[in-house]
Amino acid sequence: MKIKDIDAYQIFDSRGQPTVEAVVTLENGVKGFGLVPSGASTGQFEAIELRDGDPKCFAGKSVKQAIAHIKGELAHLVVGLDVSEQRLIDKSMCELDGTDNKSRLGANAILGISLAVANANAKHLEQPLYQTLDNHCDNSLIPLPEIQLVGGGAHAQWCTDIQDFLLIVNGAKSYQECLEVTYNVYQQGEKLLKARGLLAGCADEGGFWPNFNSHEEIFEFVIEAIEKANYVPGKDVSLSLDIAASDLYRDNKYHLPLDGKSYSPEQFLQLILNWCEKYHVLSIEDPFADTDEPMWQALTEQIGDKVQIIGDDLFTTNKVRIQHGIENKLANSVLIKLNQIGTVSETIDAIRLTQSAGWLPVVSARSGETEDAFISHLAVATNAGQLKVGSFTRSERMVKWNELIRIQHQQSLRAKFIGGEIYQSLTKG
Ligand code: 2PG
Ligand code: MG
Repeated sequence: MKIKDIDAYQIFDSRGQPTVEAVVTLENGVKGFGLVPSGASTGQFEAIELRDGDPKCFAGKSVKQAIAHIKGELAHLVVGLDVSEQRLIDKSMCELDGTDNKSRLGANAILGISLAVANANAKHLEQPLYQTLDNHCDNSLIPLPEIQLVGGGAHAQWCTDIQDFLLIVNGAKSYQECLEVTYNVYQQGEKLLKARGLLAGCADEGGFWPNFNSHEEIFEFVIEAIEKANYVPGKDVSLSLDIAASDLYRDNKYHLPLDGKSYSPEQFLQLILNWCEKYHVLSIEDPFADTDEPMWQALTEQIGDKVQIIGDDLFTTNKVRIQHGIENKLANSVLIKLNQIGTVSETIDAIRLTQSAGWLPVVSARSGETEDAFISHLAVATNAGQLKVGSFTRSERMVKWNELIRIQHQQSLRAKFIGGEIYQSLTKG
């Protein structure tokens, strides 16, 4: 079915910042929408999100130019093409942009259309999105969630230097059990923080914004919350960290102001190894800056057979960067974010490349999200195996977790939940 019309307008993300919504209308009247998320701790190698920069308009954050590109050059290119041709459409938009990082037309403009095309195609076929996104896959895997308990870094005014303390319910036998365990740990965590007067607010992704005096205290708190909920750390529930270390790295040192300490890269590696050992850390994202490749290599060599080491800012969902990482054994896992690369097809290619190396993809939300659940479908469609969405509160997060419940319900017996077994592939890799 051919695309008849393309429209776009400015909406607002979960931080109340302007973002893009694109609408693709087919000749039969079917419509698909593309809602574009936005990061705060963005990597320097990400595709470029166009913001207008006019201080009088939404403090420079409006997206009028991106919208004009959608309604102008991009619509001119895409109207008349068949909606089933996602790859062709994505490739043509990249060629029309003509830059390596989509900086001319804007990754937010290109992704808006790309998402809207995928949604319109699924609607036209009258199939759920996860069944139409990647037809080389049996799409039957419900991903294991990584759920944020504590948010910090750029998402909570640096109340902690480590950006995320997350839970991985590695002992769960079902997706529902994961959510129940998470719920119980959250409840206990909230009680503990309130009783001690340590709850300062809610971080950007909905997790606790706490008032601790050191990272050790936060680790102890997370372990205590798990135990108070009657689970065994490491066996039932493990920790996952997003250190977002590019933000901590200056003058060849890693700075942790909360602890009043700075570390050489080698000392920081040692600190991370200690944390993993002491606090049941099963997964670490961005442990080092995106330029500090020797340290990535060293960490992967030392613990890559038992801990998931995820590159987010390091890889930015970019095939060329992921390939370089695979060849140089920089990590064993890749964070997958649609707007880091800017099209649905390139995102699926990044997942495929990750899987073909025996590495683990983790599909992820951004800190600025929308009420859209595209990434839940993407994770199922590609059998990615893991999904990271932020916390277990607030609708822009819960819509993604809830969508997986719906998908599992629709799929009934066909849907498999891989749980903690997913990490076994690390040791095989
Ligand atoms: C990350 C994401 C989500 P942001 O660093 O992984 O937690 O944050 O979208 O701000 O880059
Ligand atoms: Mg990250």
